[in-house]
Formats: sequence, C-alpha cells, structure tokens
Amino acid sequence: MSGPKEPFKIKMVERVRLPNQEQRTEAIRKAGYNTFLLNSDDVYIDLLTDSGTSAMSDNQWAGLMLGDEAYAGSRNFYNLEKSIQEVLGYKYVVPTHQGRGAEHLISRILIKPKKNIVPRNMYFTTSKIHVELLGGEMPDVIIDEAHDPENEHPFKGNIDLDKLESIIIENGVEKIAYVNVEMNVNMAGGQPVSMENLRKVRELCNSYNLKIIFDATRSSENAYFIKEREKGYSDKRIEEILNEMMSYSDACIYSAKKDCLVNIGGFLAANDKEIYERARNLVVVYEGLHTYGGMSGRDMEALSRGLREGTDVRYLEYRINQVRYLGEILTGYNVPIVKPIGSHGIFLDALKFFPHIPRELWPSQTLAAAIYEESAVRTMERGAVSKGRDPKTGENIFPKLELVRVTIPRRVYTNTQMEYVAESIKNVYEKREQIKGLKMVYEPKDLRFFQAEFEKVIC
Ligand code: P70
Repeated sequence: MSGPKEPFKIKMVERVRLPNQEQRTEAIRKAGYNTFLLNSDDVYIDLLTDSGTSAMSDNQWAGLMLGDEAYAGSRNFYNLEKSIQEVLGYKYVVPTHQGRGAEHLISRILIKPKKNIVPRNMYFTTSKIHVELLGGEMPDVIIDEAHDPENEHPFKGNIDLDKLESIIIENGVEKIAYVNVEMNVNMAGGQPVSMENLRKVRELCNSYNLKIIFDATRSSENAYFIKEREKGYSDKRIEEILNEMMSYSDACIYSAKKDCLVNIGGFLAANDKEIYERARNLVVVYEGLHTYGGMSGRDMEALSRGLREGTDVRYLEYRINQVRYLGEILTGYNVPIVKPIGSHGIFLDALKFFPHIPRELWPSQTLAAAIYEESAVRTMERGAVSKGRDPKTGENIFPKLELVRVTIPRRVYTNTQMEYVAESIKNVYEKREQIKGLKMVYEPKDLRFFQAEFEKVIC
C-alpha cells in the first residue's frame, strides 16, 4: 500500500522534535491528561485539529505581501468578497476573525427569547454554546445512522426530515429560530450531506417559512464527496457543486481555518438581505469594521486565494485520500474506527477500543492521553467530555459516539508520518488492557474539554 500522490512540492520545512518516553510521561501528566493543555513543543505530530494548521501555498504567501491595511475599504476585502461570490455563490459577505465570530453574529440576529430552538444535524461545541448562552436549545436531527460508528451510509451527515418535522410540530413553528445544517459533520466523523437531502430540507423549510443557515466550514470537502458519490455530479466542477449547495440556504457561517487553507479567518455570507444588514451592523460592535471584521488585509488576501485553491479537485482528491490512507492502515490493524472514513480525520471508537473502561472514567480522554504518551502524537477527545452537562439537570451526558479524533492538517504531514501515527495507535491498541481510565479533577463551566484536568486512576 502506498499513500496518495501529492499535487505539490515542499518549499519550506519546520523542525519537529520527538520527546523521549520519560519526557512524554511527564508532559502529559503536567497537562492534566488533556491534550489541549500540552505545550506544542512537546508534540511530534500534531493531529489535534485541522483548524488553522494548514500549510499555505506560495500563492497565498505572496498574497500576504499585498495586504492593504486600510481601516476601511481594503482592496483585499473586495477580493475576498469576489471569491466568495464566485466560489460559493452568496451575494453578501461579512468577514469575522474566525468561525465562532460568525456564529456569535448569526445567533444574536436570529435567536429571540421565545424563538430559540435551532435544530441541527448533530451539535458542534462552539455552535451549541452560542445558542445556549442566548437561552436556546439545539436538538439533534441527524439521521440515526450517524450515531452508529459501523454504519457505512454514504451521506451520514444527512438530516432526518421526519425528525426535523416532528421538532417543528411539537414545539410550534414560531419557536424555531432557524434550521442549522452542517457540512461534513465534524462530530459524526466528517460525514457529508447529500445534495438531495439539502434540496429536501429546503422544500420542508419553505413549507414552514423557516430560514436555513449552513455551517459551511467543511463544504469544499463535502462537495468532493458529492462529486464522488452522488448520481449526476461526477462531471460537475467543485465550484458548481458548491454554488448549488449554498443556493439551498439563506446564509452561512464559515470557519475559514479549515477548507480555505489559512491559519485564521472566517465569515458570514448571505443571500438574505435582512440577515446581511443586521450582521453588518453587529460586526462593528464585536469584531471590527465590516470590511475587515477582525482580520488584517493580508489575512483576507490569503483567505481569498485559499478558498479558490481549496476547491481544486486534484488537491481535494489527495487530501481525502491521505485521510483514507491512514484509516485503511488502521483498519488493517483491526483498530476500531468510524466508517465510512470521513473528510478531515480518523475517528477512533473509544468504546470498542476500551470496552473495560466505564464511561465515568472518560474512555476517549484516556485514549487521547495514551496515544500521546506512547508516541508524542497529539489527538483530541470527542466524546462525553466535549458533550458536557445537560444545562437543565446538570448531569453528564454520555453521547452514543465516544471518539478520539485523529485530525489531519492540510498539506502538512507526509504519508510516512501517517504510517508512524498508525503504528503508534496500534501499539496502544495492543496494550489496551493495561490502561485503566482517568478521573476529572478540574472542570470548567463552559466548553470544559478545553481546560479540564484529569488524573490517572490506580486500581
Ligand atoms: C476543530 C475546530 C471549529 C468549528 C467547526 C465547525 C463545524 C464552527 C467551528 C468554529 C476548532 C475547535 C473548536 C472547538 C473545539 C475544538 C476545536 N472547529 N463549526 O478543531 O470555528 O474555530 O474558526 O471559531 O468545526 O474542529 P472557529
């Protein structure tokens, strides 16, 4: 087996260090067994996230030198606006410093005290907290298949239309703030939504006069899966597919730190003029003037170019296949992973990996810490620690998916490094019975996974 062929060559490299066993054991202990609290100098291969970790191209770096740092009306803003209009097809653009800046704006615009329910195809941590901080709720309307790591549905990110309609009917349409559709659903394992499903969600929402807001963060990778898997799309260009996808929404929020191959940036884009006007007013309060929204001119230029580069089908093919390469090696080692292999990483099934560790001892957290200790590879917990507590009862929620995300930055690591990662995970799998679990000793109130601290349980 060999990895996918890279459609680029490497012009600049960054040194990385592999700490020895003793250093790794000490580093993860000091980090409270939370990979978010590790010092990145202690990490050999950083698979915490695909967010803001991409390698930019020579074309993007060149764009940085063309930054127009005018407070108002930067030329780079107009370039960005044009890229978004052409690649995604939205009319209006409001830049923000990153995705959650845009999430903040859209929730403030559309959530009202008695209109605060936001159905979504599985939650995402930052999206959910914005809704909850405004007193709202985010019920899950993803298809059941998405909660089963073994199920090989090709569009596991799809919305279950019956679930969505029941939520509308049970609560009353007037209580629904908007319907939120995520592309390549992150918490489900990077699983795409089909065009057919988007079309049907639009029809349903039209019949109830509801707005649809996309979380289009990983929409280019979603478009690639549509081209690969959905009838009628194999000959279409990624940009054409994206334009059709976005036409089924009223607006989107977008974290540009993923598919747009930049280290920082985000935006809200809309076809709905009212949403746009409110966002343009609010952005100046929370982010910056509406022609920079928290980004510098040079950042907007890199983003404008990265959005276009990220839709190059040869690049996308390499990207998705590098993730698959890692997943297929792991499958060969019998390591339990979420299937089908998604867009931005491999998701390890911690419940199958550690059937002997009770949920209260945080199997995913334990696995992420163990992988680091084994090999200085940093991954991320995506299970009950991330899910948090029920805001009403205060009890821990134990979601069906208890995962560790092995997230692959774009254009950063070689296929040989993927092989090292696979070996490391295999080594942990072989000694899984010796690993006992973790106890939470510090728990922050909001988004606890970022800063929670743990200790090893001794039995
Ligand atoms: C990740 C990152 C960010 C993200 C996302 C989706 C589908 C919005 C955002 C927010 C970063 C992250 C965030 C919270 C916990 C862990 C990691 N996802 N929607 O690694 O965008 O980060 O730019 O504010 O995936 O998955 P931003």
